[in-house]
Amino acid sequence: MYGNAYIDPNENPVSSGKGPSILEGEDPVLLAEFEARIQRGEKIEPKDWMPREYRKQLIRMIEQHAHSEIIGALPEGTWITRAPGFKRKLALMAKVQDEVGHAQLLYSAAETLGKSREDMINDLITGKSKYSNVFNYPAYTWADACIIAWLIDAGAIINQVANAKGSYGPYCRALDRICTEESFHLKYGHDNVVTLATGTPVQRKMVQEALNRWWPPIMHFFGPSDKISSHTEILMRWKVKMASNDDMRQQFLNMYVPKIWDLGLTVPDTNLRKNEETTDPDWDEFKRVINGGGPCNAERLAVRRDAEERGRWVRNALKAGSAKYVVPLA
Ligand code: FAQ
Repeated sequence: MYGNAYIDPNENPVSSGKGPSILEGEDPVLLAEFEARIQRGEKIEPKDWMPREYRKQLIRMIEQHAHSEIIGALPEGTWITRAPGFKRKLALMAKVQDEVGHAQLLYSAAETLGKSREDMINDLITGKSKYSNVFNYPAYTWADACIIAWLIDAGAIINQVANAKGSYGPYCRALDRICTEESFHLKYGHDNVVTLATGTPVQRKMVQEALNRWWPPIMHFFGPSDKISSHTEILMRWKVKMASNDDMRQQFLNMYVPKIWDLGLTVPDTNLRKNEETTDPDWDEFKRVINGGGPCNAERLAVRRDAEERGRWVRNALKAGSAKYVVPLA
């Protein structure tokens, strides 16, 4: 089912992603053939030859993506019981369940590259592996959950529709399926935001305040500016990333700023410029949050650690397939 590789968990995950040394020791003939396949638009499959750095970069990126989905279920998940009305509860529950399902697809895709799911989860709960900055902020009100479903899903779709055309087969196939589901989430989120933005003054204020809170993290969501991004160059060369961080951020601004204005909301960004360089997010805040210092990092990981602990007996039971079961008396 999975690939033929094994990655030593103690090995350094990836280099800075730059410089000639990342390809040191690779067979030049195999490397040239691999790069030619990528140029021809062929998919690389788990058992195909690939440079070690390609494998390690993919594991890093897919694993972080999987963690983001599973942690991303938490801020919206807290609103399931409080969503206004039965239909919205039902829709939110389905969305959150989808996000966890996306994590499962992505962990499976990353496993094809030789890292076990246990090692990935362990790296998440010990804080070794990153996940998306946005999920380290609290969803204070129902409007926060609506902004997440509309604009974070919108950002995710921009990123994933592009990368679904990338070079690694299992990741692209997972992204295709994920994007289909995310497009429902986007419509659900937009519908909720429209309801609030066209509602009472209290509802309009609530959704504007939520937008104000989420705008800076959403600007960070696409990654650091291209000038300081460490992995973009090699990932674009190998068609893992199909657009740079700044290009994706710009695409989001082009598509969603007009839609936000249409709803009579204000974009809370004094650095926003049309037809000049995009916006200029606060990169110190970004670095603080992705390195564990955001408002909810500790809480998010504590929840995952707890889930891991409580689910241990299920995993142990599944592993003990030959165990004899007690025949029920009735
Ligand atoms: N947050 O060199 P780059 C979703 C790190 S799915 C945290 O530019 P790269 C669904 C980066 O890892 C959301 N860390 O990195 C949903 C690296 O650190 P490292 C997730 C970030 O990989 C919706 C360092 O900064 N989507 O939302 C972030 O070339 C609603 C240098 O950065 C994906 O994961 C960040 N935002 O580009 C769920 C998509 N950005 O590893 C629930 C796949 C950067 O060296 C509710 N991933 N870093 O220690 C990607 O496309 C890329 O990995 C980027 C970053 C674009 C995120």
